Amino acid sequence: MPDHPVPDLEALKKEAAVRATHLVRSGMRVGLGTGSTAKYAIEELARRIQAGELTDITGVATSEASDTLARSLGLRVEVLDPRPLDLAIDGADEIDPQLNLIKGLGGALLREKLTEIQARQLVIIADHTKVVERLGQKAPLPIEIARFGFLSTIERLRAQLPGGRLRQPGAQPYVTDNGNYIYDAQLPETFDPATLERQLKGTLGVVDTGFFLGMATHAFVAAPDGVRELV
Ligand code: ABF
Repeated sequence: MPDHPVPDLEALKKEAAVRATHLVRSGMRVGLGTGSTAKYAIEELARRIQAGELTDITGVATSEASDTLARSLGLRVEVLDPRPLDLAIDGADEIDPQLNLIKGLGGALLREKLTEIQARQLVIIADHTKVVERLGQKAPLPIEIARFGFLSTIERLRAQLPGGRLRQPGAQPYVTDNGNYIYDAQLPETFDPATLERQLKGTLGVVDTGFFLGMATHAFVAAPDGVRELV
């Protein structure tokens, strides 16, 4: 038996989220991420606003789910416009040592990328299981594709990345908030993420990919022995 109880993953995710909210200052416009870790950040922001620790915060949500959650907790939420965001806080599926990311297992990759590209700081929050030496080690690469002609798009993708499958949790394919489908691609053992990203973005029918390269400015990664800040 360990001397101290080992915190469960939910407790770790919450710890990372709480740390990230310490970067938020009154008056900021904040990108609100999606997923179970980002949910803790939205809840903590709402708690701090409620407690009077933060004032005049505007959120910009990266999914319908986060929009609904944030509004239900009393946050002011605005749609994305061309103004920069001071900060965005979001989860990830994989984080490499250079803070390159795979995102999109939560299905919100396009709105996340559209929002987070405008953030002066993108702060990633995660538990330690998300840290990898190289992208693709654990997670597939989610690729958002247009519904129209999706079988043809999948053929084009399979020619570049054999394996992978249309995301289909039940009888019907998963539909994103933008009305698109997601193809979860298996990544090869070795590849250059920037080259592959360019190639995939140039594939007809591809809307965007879950590669977030050179976007994150910090990550708070929670492990049983504490929260590490990666920059
Ligand atoms: C979003 O939610 C993502 O881009 C990623 O796919 C997912 C991570 O979710 P969780 O925090 O639930 O593991 O941030």
